Amino acid sequence: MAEAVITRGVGGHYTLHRHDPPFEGLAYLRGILRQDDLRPLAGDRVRFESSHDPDIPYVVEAVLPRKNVSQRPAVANLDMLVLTVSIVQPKPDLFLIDRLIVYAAENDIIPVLLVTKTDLATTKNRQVILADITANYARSGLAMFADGFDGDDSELDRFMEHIRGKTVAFAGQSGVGKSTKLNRLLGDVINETGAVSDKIGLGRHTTRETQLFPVAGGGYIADTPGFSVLNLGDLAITPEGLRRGYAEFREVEGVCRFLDCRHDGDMGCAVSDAIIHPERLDRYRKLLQETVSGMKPGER
Ligand SMILES: Nc1nc2c(ncn2[C@@H]2O[C@H](COP(=O)(O)OP(=O)(O)OP(=O)(O)O)[C@@H](O)[C@H]2O)c(=O)[nH]1
Ligand SMILES: [Zn+2]
Repeated sequence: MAEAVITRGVGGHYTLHRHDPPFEGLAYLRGILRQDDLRPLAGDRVRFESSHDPDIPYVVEAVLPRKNVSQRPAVANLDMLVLTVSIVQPKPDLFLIDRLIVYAAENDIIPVLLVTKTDLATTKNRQVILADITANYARSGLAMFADGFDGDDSELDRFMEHIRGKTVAFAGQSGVGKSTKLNRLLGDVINETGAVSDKIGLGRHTTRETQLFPVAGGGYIADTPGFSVLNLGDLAITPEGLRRGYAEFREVEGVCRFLDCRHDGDMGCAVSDAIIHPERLDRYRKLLQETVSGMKPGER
């Protein structure tokens, strides 16, 4: 049976897409699937067959197991989360970036940092802010891109190369330019793939399903950004989950006196400014409080 990815679901009809060999078609769900609790989402990988119905020529026979599922935007099997942060207006919320990195690590998603509005600061200011962000995440393994309204597309080209082949969504605080960037990138995607531009629907203020746009050469971009706020307690992230979100800590694994050390500055902890940026360590310790206070008393 053939496999494809759901790129859109509206009123029980699903658009299926596959890059290789190229395929796109409309499908409905086999009745037995509709009785399940599972609601297929954009990003779901499915098995399908011909339906012999000329209007809706395919039928989804099975939804394959998900590697993850996100709520806002509602999408399954995300590979990458683009943590969008503007250089000014609003100023970078590195707490949110840290939280999103933890969320990504917990869900087997690769985080990528995209700095926007580089045109809005003076050269000096831009250098200072970019250097600060870079220093904060230098040892985190985070890939970083910076772009603004300056007529130079080289950084966005580099970004597109980085995300090609992946299923990607944008995240970040309000006003950082997520929709602007999506419009820009999906505009290119739509031109490349020859899709109809009025399908895009960005800027509409109605609640609607997330749609994935195929990227030429492989991968998908979700048209709906999300994750503008995130509370680790609400997500039931444990102190252990939090720790896993910091690539920096791997360097001291087994070095702290206690194997399950929470790196909160107790005796025998090997974490220092030498392995993690001091401000990021400071924020980590505050987030640790957030995860601990989200736990039931017996688990703390
Ligand atoms: N100068 C400049 N302005 C930008 C840039 N990117 C976005 N903007 C502007 O910033 C404002 C906010 O951009 P949006 O794309 O709506 O931001 P958003 O992150 O989608 O915001 P929410 O929808 O509130 O989550 C708009 O007025 C954009 O024109 C940039 O690189 N440079
Ligand atoms: Zn430690």
